[in-house]
This record gives sequence, C-alpha cells and structure tokens, in this order.
Amino acid sequence: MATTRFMTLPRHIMEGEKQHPEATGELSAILLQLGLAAKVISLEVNKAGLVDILGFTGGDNIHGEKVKKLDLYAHEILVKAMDHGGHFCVMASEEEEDIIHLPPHQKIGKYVLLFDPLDGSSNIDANISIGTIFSIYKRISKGNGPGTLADCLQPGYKQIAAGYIVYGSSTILVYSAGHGVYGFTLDPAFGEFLLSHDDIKIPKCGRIYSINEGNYFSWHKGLKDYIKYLQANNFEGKPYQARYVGSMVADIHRTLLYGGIFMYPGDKRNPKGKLRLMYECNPMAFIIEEAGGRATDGKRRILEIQPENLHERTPIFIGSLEDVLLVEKFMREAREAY
Ligand code: AHM
Ligand code: MG
Repeated sequence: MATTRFMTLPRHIMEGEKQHPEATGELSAILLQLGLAAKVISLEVNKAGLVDILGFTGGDNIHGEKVKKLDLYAHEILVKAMDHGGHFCVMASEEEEDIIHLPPHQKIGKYVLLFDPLDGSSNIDANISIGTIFSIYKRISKGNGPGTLADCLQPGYKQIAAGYIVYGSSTILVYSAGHGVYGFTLDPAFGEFLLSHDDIKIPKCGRIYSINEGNYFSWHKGLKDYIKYLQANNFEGKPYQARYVGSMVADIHRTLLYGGIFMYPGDKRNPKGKLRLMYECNPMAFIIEEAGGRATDGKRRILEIQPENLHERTPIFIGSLEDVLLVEKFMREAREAY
C-alpha cells in the first residue's frame, strides 16, 4: 500500500519507460507536460464558482484583463503547454476549426496531438464534473516539416497513447500508452498526481446504462427494445440502473470503474449522434479497449473508422464487452426484421 501511495505520475512514467528499452523518452515528456497543463486547468476549474462572487463577469477581471470562457482558457493552456517541447508536428483542438501549426522557429517533432480542452463545459455553472480528453499519434507525413491534416486524420487504432482528466470531486488523470490503463489522483496539498488506480480493467458486464433518454422517440427500434430489456429484471434478477451525467468524461470514468454501457447513438434528427470521433470517441475507445471493454458505432469498431474530417461525429456504444455486444445484437436483429 505504502509504495502505491508514493507512485507519482513522473515516477510511474519513468519506470514504464525502463521496461521498454526502445523508448526514446519523448512520450514520457509529452505525458508529463499534459499532466502539468491538467494541473493548471484544474486550478482554474476549481475557481469557476467564484467568478460571480468576485465580480469577474462582464468582460474584464480585476486586473483589467478580458475574462475568457473556461473552455477557451483550457484550449490556450494546452496549446501553450504543448507547442514548444519539440515533440509535435501539428495539433488539433475541438475548439479550433483548422489544424494548429507550431509557432515558427519551434523544433518540429514526430508526434500529433488532438484534444478536447474542456468537454461538457455547459455543466460548469452547476458544479458538475467536466474533463479534458487527449489523443496522440505518430506523424505519417514524410520529412521534418510542419505536419498536415492527413497526420491528424488517422484511424483511432493508430493512437499510441490517449487519456483524459476528469475534474470532479478529485482531479483524476487516466491514460494508456497501450500497456494497461492507469489512473492518478491529484493531491491538491502538494500538487502531484499519485497512482490511485493501477492497471484498470473494466468489468465484463455492468449494471449501469448511460444515455440521454430524452431522445427516446427519435431512436432506432433496436435501441428502444434494448433499453426496455435493461429496465426489465435482466441484471441478476434486477433492473439495470440509469446514470447520465451529461459530461462524457465523467460518464466514461464511471463506466470504466463500475462497468456497464455509455451510449450516444445516432437518431432520426442527428444520424451521426453528437460526439466527435477525433476528440472524444477515439481516445475513449482506446482507453476502454485497453481496459478490456468494447467501443463501436453500433456496427463498426470506433478505432477502425477512417476519419474524413477533423470535427466529424459518430454514434458511440462503449463500455463493458458483454453490454456493448448485447446492444449491437438488439440493433442488428431490429435491422434484419425490417
Ligand atoms: P461539448 O463537446 O459541447 O461539451 O459536448 C459534449 C458533451 C459530452 O460531454 C456529453 O456526453 C454530451 O455532450 C451530452 O450531450 P446531451 O446534452 O445531448 O445529452
Ligand atoms: Mg467535447
């Protein structure tokens, strides 16, 4: 127990590196830098509730500076933290329409970073958990020049690492570099991420389903049948339980730890659902698969979708292996019946 308590993020990353003699240390440096950005964003998120009390609204703060929306602030922190280490050739953010080039004269590296700086940010005012999601690829374009859109549009199975930070009752960073999934809780007293969730495995089946049921009448018939099946006594003689935060990082984090399924399906109004393939679905699918779960769009593995544009959306069914297989079966059978 005592050794686990003092396994900090930097130490964990360095020890992981020793087990992979081929590692150059670059990925470790990237993860450490992301951890630093997470601490800065976490501090600001924790202060969000004070904005009105301290009279920061209305454009300018007490220093005469413009107050930024928190999601734009998080975007800028991540860009600033990540654009000068010499590791990346290009980046992309959910907050920016086009790819982000490195500043001129910066060393250009071999990695590609995609991120959603603050997902679920509409929840901030209600003090509900929100999160940052990141995804790392190796460049595919030749040479040492700036990266391209094609470097960003790689299918998710090519990710070499992915993770998220959930700003909740604690700030927790979860990542995988393809050798297990690890979670670190930020100790606010000394500002260090400590290993709290070692080698996370998602249960094969869970008792919780998570979906915005307000969209029920627009759903696919198979999905309606599946949800009704869950609500009958089909989990060890009891109904499944519904939990929906409406903040993907929080919903996925709970699904990873307790099992079950999170869904954002396509429906009649939005055939591709709401969530973004590159910034939300691919990194979460990488983590959940690495933990032994499954992630599909109802038919295809999320990680095998060939992206066509940076901000494209996809339906997603993600979580415990058996739960995701079951919803696919319901949807397949409904398709075949009509
Ligand atoms: P955002 O990227 O604008 O923050 O939206 C993404 C969020 C997810 O965190 C969450 O799963 C989903 O939107 C909730 O959407 P809805 O309100 O339609 O259920
Ligand atoms: Mg988002």
